[in-house]
Amino acid sequence: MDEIRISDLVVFANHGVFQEEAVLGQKFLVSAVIETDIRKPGRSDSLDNTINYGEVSQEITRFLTENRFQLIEACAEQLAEYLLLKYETLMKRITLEIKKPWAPVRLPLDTVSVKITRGWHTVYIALGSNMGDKDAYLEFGVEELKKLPQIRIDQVSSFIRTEPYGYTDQDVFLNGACKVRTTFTPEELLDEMQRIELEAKRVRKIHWGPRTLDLDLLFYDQEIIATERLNVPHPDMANRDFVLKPMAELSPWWGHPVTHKTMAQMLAELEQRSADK
Ligand code: A4P
Ligand code: MG
Repeated sequence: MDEIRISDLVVFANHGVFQEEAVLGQKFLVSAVIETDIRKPGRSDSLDNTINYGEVSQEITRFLTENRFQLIEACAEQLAEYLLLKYETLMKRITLEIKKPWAPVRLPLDTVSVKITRGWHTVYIALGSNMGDKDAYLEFGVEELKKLPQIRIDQVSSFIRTEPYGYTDQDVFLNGACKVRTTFTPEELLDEMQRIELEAKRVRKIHWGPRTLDLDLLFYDQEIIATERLNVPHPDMANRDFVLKPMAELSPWWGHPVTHKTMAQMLAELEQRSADK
């Protein structure tokens, strides 16, 4: 990806664990590598199509002088998120390095620094409900996701009625999916999804049922994740039309990172298998 680079911007600010650092302040050097598409501004020669590096430098200076952190880790983390949210369409990723040349370590060193890379991720989330006002639960799920500053909902599929899969002695489901951009890590996103599931159950005062609202993380970019808390891509989707139909509607060309089959292809294969039975 193309890059805009800012090197060693000098900011005088008051971050640090020690009292003297808060009172006296010190020099910080900030470098940013911003990943953004330069093709369009490159051809149009218009500032409207790009990220103004002068403005970004002002924003960095303002953010670091108006806020106070103990750790340069926190400076970098929160500044990266602030900039990604501010330039949400043009800034794909940012690598930020914050150097502290006057770090009070009482030893002769040049600088200490932290360097992080953060960015926007493309994510698909499945929505399901088979209790109460199913439409309202799915809408609630989408609306709650939308409220989070770290999440942008790009597209929501149609909601479709589906027969229960697996344990079949239960009410029909309403299923859908949404395409989302987020700065959350997979675990942070799962935390938010589980909080929303709990709230759906609480707000509607329905007993802990099997699923007033079920939110599953289907894809997180092209990552493959296998931890105690998370399996991504969501397992068994090849056999689930209630996942593949909304996915094929949203992004028929989206590829499964393990099998490399597109959503349209996976759905066609599932429908063929069902017809052959
Ligand atoms: N977990 C692991 N990976 C993920 C992921 N990618 N996304 C863990 C979300 N959670 C993930 O989930 C149980 C645990 O899965 C979580 O603690 C999380 O750490 P849960 O939502 O509490 O329980 P669940 O949904 O009942 O379990 P499970 O096994 O995830 O069930 P599924 O696979 O979600 O299937 N039929 C129709 N027609 N429509 C449906 O929507 N849904 C299911 C549930 C069965 N049949 C259905 C439908
Ligand atoms: Mg689930």
